[in-house]
Amino acid sequence: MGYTIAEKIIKEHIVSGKMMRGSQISIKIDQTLTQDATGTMAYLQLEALGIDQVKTEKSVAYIDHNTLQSGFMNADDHKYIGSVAKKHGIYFSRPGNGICHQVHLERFACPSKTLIGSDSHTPTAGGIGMLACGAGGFDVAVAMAGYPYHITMPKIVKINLTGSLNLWVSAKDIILKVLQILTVKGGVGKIIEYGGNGILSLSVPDRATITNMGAELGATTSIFPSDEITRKFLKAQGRESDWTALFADEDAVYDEIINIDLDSLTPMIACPHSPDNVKSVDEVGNLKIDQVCIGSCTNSSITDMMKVAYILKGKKVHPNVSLSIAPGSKQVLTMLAKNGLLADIIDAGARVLESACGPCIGMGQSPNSGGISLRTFNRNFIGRSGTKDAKIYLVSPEVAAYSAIEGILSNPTNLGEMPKFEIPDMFVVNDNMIEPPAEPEESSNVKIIKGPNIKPFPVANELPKNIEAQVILKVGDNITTDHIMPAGSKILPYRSNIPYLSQFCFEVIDPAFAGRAKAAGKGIIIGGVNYGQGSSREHAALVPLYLGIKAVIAKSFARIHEANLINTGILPITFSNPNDYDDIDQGDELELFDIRNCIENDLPIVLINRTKNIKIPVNCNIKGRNKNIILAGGLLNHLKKGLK
Ligand code: MIC
Ligand code: SF4
Repeated sequence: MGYTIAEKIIKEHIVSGKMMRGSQISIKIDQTLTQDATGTMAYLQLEALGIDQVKTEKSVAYIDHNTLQSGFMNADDHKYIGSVAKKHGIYFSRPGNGICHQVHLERFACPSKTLIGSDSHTPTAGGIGMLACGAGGFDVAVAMAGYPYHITMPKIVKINLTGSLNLWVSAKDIILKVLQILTVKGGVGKIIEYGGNGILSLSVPDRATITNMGAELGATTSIFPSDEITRKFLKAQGRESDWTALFADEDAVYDEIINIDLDSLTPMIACPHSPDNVKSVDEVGNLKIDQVCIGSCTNSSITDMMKVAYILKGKKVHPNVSLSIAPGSKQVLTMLAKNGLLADIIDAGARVLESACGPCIGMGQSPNSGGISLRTFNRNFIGRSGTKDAKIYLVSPEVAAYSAIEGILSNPTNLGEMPKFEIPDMFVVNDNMIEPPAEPEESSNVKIIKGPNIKPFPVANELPKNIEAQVILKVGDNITTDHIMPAGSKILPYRSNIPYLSQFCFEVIDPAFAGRAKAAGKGIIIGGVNYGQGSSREHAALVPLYLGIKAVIAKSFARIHEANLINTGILPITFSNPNDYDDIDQGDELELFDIRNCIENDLPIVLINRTKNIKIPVNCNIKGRNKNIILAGGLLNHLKKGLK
């Protein structure tokens, strides 16, 4: 029996466990990445682990999220991360160098290797044939310290792409189609592999757009083969020696195969407020728009920008529209400047932003009240843009640029002829904004710079015998980490200050939550399906821990968030029968009786609803190493016990 692409990489990296669907495995991690909004916490955790030099082949710390400096906090975090990086053997990508996933793809990602990053869109590197997973910052710190990464061996789904895309239809439309088919929970517990002759017309940045938004499917990761197209891309980046061929075997076995005929695709659009609320652009029709934002780790490559510049050239941004463009990296921006396309973009009236996440994470460019914003990004969760009543639609760069000129949602296939937008033969390579670490023998001279906003993170106690607490909040399905711990320019600067952050927990859903949790001293959250989908931010676990949350009882969990809850020391529990969710209300007093013993000895767990006087069977799906972590009260306590 042959192997799939992901299985081939896992086979080469497996440290413990058997490569069987559903079993616990650990894999060696070759590379890590962090960004600044999760990085400060990850490096505080790395410091707590007491390691001198990182043990990975390459670790890179990026500054790309918290780049709006309205106060000392973000700048202090940049200095802290820069100093930790220098001291501990980590490359430091300075602010202005670009979005972590775009830069990593250009300069570091390698086919056949493994990467984990403290950002959910780390699977972007799957576009080059790398096994790349998003993870909580603590898991990334632990990987930097040389420990393997633990996951449940996922199922493997093949998406078979056939045919070729019509003019002005692009990679974003493919992944939006996949989201329409699979939904935001359709990828949970799965790796998505792409194949078929349709991939032959997709460049590495196109492929990376697709693997990037695999995060929105909830997938463990997404991956393409490494072929001649990959080799050409790496050669153009001056890194041909990083290329290795990587293909699935003919007789590889998949759990599911989905066929998509590229010829049949038309431009697609994800409507508010979920990336899987997908329709065709024609179906949505003449939508009057207020804002267009082009960029983000999904669509900010040189070819994306070439298409945008072509559409904007000689035109003017519609008077009712504000158009912002953030090229994804210094490399992309430099090339646009050198080949003159930047002038076409500026001349049309676009507002050019620095190469960073920017509006995608609410760092500026919040839309007007009730505004309609078309964005080439990957997430359109309510409130994420910074304007709660704004409506965010996700589209391709082609749809975005054309609509910016027309002032209404417009189908770019009406543009007619299209030139071929090819990857350049040679990219402009200048890594002068990537600071190498100090030589190991000089690292002891590097001083860590820690500003006053950087506070210690909370640590849980051992799992108690019983958990008795009140339901502080009951929420529905598909709750995102943006609901749990919102981002945006006002809150993000406090990512390293959990006490301050805590007042905003669940603010979008229930502004009284934090006060209620604090007053109760301890509490339980009840969730629906796919609780904690979206980002990798472990703040969505650390902050509830700080507010006294002991357990989350849900119908099901998103992978990264469940791992973050366990690492933090909050117990994730699922209903044995999802209908029992209806038997619990906010304010009910619950008891997880003898819970420590039940988890330690794999005994059935009963949840007692004291208010309603009923017993509800629940499950704890925590196995293997995770069991010891939750019993110890989180990953730090676990590691301190000398366990691995
Ligand atoms: C996001 O797109 O939601 C983020 C901001 O990049 C997050 C990380 C974070 O919250 O810092 C992610 O995707 O993991
Ligand atoms: Fe940055 Fe947005 Fe990508 Fe997250 S999704 S890494 S905020 S560009």
